[in-house]
Amino acid sequence: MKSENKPDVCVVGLGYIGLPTAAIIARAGCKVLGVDISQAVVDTINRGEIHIEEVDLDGLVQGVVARGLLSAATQVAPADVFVIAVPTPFDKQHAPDISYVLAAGAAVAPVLKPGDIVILESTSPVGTTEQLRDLIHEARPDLKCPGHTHATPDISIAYCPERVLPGKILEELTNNDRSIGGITPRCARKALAFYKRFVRGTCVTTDARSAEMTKLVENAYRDVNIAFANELSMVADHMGLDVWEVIRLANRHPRVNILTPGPGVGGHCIAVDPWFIVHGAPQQTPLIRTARGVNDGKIHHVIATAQKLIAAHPDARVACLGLAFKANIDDFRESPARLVAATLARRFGERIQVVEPYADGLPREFEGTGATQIDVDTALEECDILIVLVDHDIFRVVPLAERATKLVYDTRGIWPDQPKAVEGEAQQNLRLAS
Ligand code: SAJ
Repeated sequence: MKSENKPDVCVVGLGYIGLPTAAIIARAGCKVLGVDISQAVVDTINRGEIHIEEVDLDGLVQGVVARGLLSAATQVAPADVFVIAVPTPFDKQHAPDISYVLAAGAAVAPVLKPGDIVILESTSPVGTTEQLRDLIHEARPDLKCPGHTHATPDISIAYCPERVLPGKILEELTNNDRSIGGITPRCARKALAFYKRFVRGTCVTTDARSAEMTKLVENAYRDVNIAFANELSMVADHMGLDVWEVIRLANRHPRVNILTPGPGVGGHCIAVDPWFIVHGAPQQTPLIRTARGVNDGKIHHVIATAQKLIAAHPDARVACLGLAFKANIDDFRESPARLVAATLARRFGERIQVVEPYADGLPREFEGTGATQIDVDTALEECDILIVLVDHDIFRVVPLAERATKLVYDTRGIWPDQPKAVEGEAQQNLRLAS
């Protein structure tokens, strides 16, 4: 430990979670080494710059690098606390791949010393922290590992998932409550003392397996509830009802809170994490599995509906509003809006225009389709059909007068005042589609 009793920290993985986490720990006064396999990422951070987009992260990283509190390298070095924040993707069968977590553990093991704390933050299937512990135990038989000794262990190992919203990461890393799951209660206590240095939210201790499951459950809960809203929207299209009106009225019930339908579920958490539960308990998860199917199916429903609308108006120019996976962010990963717009562009070519104020150009899959990027003013002046795919504020505030004569397919429900005559016509087309 350093003189002020602040631990030196090594954060493995400098992505959307690892880099903001490293910066916040550094801001709390700890000396932090960020480790990433990418030399380009390491060089960028050592220049005080960042390689990802996140509100206020650039200024924070610049400051802590300038003060000598954060530096980056491609190799792990000795520290007092190790935080692992590497990706846990899944394969085509939806089986979780924890190889990056185990590789990070293998890199950390040789530099561990008695008193060190190892914390896994990556979203992980239940049992991963124990696997990490077993790997460290095998690599370092000289260290007494928690759960492998009756004596006081030399090191502590815990699981602590992040639960932050892209676009609000710095705020939520600091203020959200945290679940801290120790391999043993002592491990949880040690990890808790570390998080108390930079987390203002309540930190609740538990065991590692419960903490792993908690993270998966949070996102599966949201997926299932969004699936209910999306299923309702398809029922409403089929019956010629306005789903937004139905949800608005149903939500007046004191114990009903239906979420918002959309073109499907995007991002890298809610559409992924439920599969980790399904994979761990395939017989026990018909609801979670079905919800995934409903939300993925909604994307194809939107594509089919939009295609029928566009095909029915061969002279109309079409604007797809939005590519991001949700409102007011520039994150296009796993975005249903992007998939819908690209599919329409492949079929209808230059009739399709895309408005995305958060993108400097269209993604690769639009190349050669003939589709072009335009701004919202041009779309409102030149396009006859508007397909709302993302509820960016810049679209939400378009006044009725500027869209009253358009044919609108609003997958996000941002324009409840769209006039009945036009809505009726669009609705008719939508009905034809279902
Ligand atoms: N969506 C809807 N209807 C809704 C709400 C969301 O269609 O009513 C869609 C969004 O448009 C988007 C997707 O769902 O495509 C997910 O968006 P989100 O804002 O609900 O969640 P994420 O993926 O940005 O972040 C989630 C958060 N988890 C929960 O809210 C339970 C966040 O707290 C987690 O940290 C993050 O996943 C993660 O890392 O797991």
